[in-house]
Amino acid sequence: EEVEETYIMIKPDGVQRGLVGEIISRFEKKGFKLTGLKLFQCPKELAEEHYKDLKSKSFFPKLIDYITSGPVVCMAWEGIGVVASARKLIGATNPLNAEPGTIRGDLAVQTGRNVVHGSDSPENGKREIALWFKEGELSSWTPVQEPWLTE
Ligand code: DAT
Ligand code: MG
Repeated sequence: EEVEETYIMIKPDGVQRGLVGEIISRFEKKGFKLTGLKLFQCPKELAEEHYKDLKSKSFFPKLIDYITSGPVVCMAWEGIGVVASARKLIGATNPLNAEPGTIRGDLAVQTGRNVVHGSDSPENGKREIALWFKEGELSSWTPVQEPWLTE
């Protein structure tokens, strides 16, 4: 498995519902490394660029309204196999289909309020981190626990 980067975002409902600490702690406890973190009011243009592959969908305008409806928490996480692993921790797109134990399975009920985003490929992880963060906002660092997490 390769060291990868993924873009994780707590959506406005997660922030409003006071789930920021709960969600961050799941990635922290798993053993991934946080390399970027900010609270951010997303402009419409950025939301549209982030979700550009969904532009033709009927729900696109509602999705953009939702993502721009309040502050989000933007995060970059790094680790071995982090992209697919984060998607597993997050759970299925429709929270009613998400397994218990996943973030969406435990904390959400509707697709249109599914509390968190995670990149779906290493390429999109890089693309999305570059889209949401400026260079100086990201940190390269070595957690003291690293030798206890990886061989
Ligand atoms: P995911 O967020 O699990 O990667 P996606 O990339 O297919 O899912 O879609 C992005 C977001 O768009 C998703 O988190 C919620 C919204 N969405 C997707 N499908 C939808 C649908 N059928 N109705 C309403 N919103 C939808
Ligand atoms: Mg997606």
